[in-house]
Amino acid sequence: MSDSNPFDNDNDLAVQEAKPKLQKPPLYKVILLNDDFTPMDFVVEVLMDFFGMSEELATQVMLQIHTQGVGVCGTYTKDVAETKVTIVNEYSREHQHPLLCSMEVV
Ligand code: TYC
Repeated sequence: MSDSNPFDNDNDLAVQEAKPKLQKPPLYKVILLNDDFTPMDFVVEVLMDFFGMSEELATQVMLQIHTQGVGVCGTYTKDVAETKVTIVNEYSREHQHPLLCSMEVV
């Protein structure tokens, strides 16, 4: 075999092992969808209580969802995003609102 083959290690060639590469965990956007029935105040409350927004930012995001159809509440690891989606959807149903929360990989 020729000396240029890195697997031909029988003549004292140093072979560097590949370092295992750790992948960063994927992130997920938690999103709220617009609908015609959920009161604006309720959406603002959800954005403040479950996503830590100020009233001013929550109002801006709610209006963006109202006009554009969808908006991002935050970006989280999979477990955290799934928990937020479940909690928000349960909370909305408890209050008889059709507000829909979902997630998408970034
Ligand atoms: N479109 C709703 C209304 O006019 C308000 C609304 C905003 C609903 C954002 C859902 O994610 C939403 N009452």
